Amino acid sequence: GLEKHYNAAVHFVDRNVKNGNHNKTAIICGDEELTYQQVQSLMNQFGNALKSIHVEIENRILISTADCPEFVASFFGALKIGAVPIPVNNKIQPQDYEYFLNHSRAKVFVVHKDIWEEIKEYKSRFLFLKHVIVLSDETPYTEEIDFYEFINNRSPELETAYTSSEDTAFWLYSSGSTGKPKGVIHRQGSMEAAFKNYASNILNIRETDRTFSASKLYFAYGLGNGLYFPFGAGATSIMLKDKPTPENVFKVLEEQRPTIFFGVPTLYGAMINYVKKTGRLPDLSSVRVCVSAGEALPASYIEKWKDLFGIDILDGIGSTEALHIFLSNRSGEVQPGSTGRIVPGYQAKIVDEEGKEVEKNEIGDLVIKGDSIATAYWNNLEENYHKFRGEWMFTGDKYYEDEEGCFWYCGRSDDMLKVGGIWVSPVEIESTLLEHQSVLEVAVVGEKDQDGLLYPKANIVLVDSGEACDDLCEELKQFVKQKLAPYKYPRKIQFITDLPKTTTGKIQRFKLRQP
Ligand code: 3SK
Repeated sequence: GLEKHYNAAVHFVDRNVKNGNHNKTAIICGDEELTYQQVQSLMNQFGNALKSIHVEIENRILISTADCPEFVASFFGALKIGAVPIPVNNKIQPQDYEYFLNHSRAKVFVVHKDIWEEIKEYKSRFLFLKHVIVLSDETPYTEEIDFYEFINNRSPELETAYTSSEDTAFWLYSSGSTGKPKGVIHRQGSMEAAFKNYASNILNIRETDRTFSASKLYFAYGLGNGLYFPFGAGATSIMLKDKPTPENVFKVLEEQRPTIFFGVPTLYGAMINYVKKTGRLPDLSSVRVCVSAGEALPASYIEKWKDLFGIDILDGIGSTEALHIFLSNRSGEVQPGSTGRIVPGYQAKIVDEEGKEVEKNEIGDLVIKGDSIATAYWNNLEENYHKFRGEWMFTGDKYYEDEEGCFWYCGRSDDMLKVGGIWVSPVEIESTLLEHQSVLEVAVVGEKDQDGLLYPKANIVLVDSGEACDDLCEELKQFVKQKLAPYKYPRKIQFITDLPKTTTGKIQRFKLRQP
């Protein structure tokens, strides 16, 4: 028999209309503003349109658009009829689309015209795809189904599929440092769990909030920040279609006046640098809290941001598999350099190689459990065995927990370096180098000497690239030696112009390692 009837589109969209929030602004995106009533109509029309092309419960739908109202309508419209939306990055190569479409066996593809124009010549390779719905900014698109022609004249009322909270609701792709992206399967009930655990308990999100996420909706972090957090609270989401830069992010912050801002460490670093370079201090007085995830936030950024704007950045860590943040700092109790404490609703343990819990202050593997954790990876038995261990999920991150219950990040399990027989955390060396005024960004990796022994090497992006010289190299080595145990200092320093990063802002250390 079915569990209690539950559908996330009803919880996050319909409930707002029913509760008298129908005229409240749900989305602000450039010049467009949509109320919850308008979002509901668009979602229902899209769901009805999907039914008209015989999309059924559990059919998968790939979505690749910018952050915009049509993304929201496609995501919740699919969910409401029990189909499974799969948002993916909209800045990828034709072969990546081929992989996502074939791996997921999506029957429908909702895609922006600019992307479709680039990949349509490969259409015959998309083996399971039946319908392409094209979102065009200008005139209707005639080669495939135009998004607005698809939904126009459909009923704004839509019957909800008979789903339970355990039904598969949506997938997100998670790309690790190696191998192909993995399809992470999430349930109808997962977003409400992540909302309660993090958005409600930690951010204390309210109807009066206005959220702005620089991280995009196709990323698990952005999906919560920019969609189901504000919608769960009946708040307003401010969306940015373009790639975030310090200029356009500050513009939105000043013009749209959000109350909660979500970014990633590299963006905070670039924004701090923008203020330093231009000498202009943007007005962030509407913001009550800033959030960072995706990568450990250097303590120096927290301090500099607070000095500039007087606002705390709450650093946390989540994952695509956990859906959102499970360790976090709290407002008023920020411990710079630490990822904070466990978010209520989750449990965490630090374990050794045998899975036994280690002592306080001892480094080990972080494992967590909680209601928003994914069901599994799609068709990937080996990774499923490794990742999901009963109720516990292996995060792949090395941490230690101190006596106060604060967790300290030491690196990805596969990024840790054993130098002279002792484990060294690349993150600790990076945070120390970032305290030096000349260093903008840094990634530490292991490199082998002629004898095959591993030593830490720092790849550094300078605030002013003209400063690069041997003397600065020496100064930076001494700087680390004075602050950390001497064996941790980077034996080699290389100045580079950019760090390789994923589109979600994570540093790809593996690209900096020796082949
Ligand atoms: O990388 C993270 O820290 C993260 C946070 C929230 C949701 C998803 C991810 C990957």
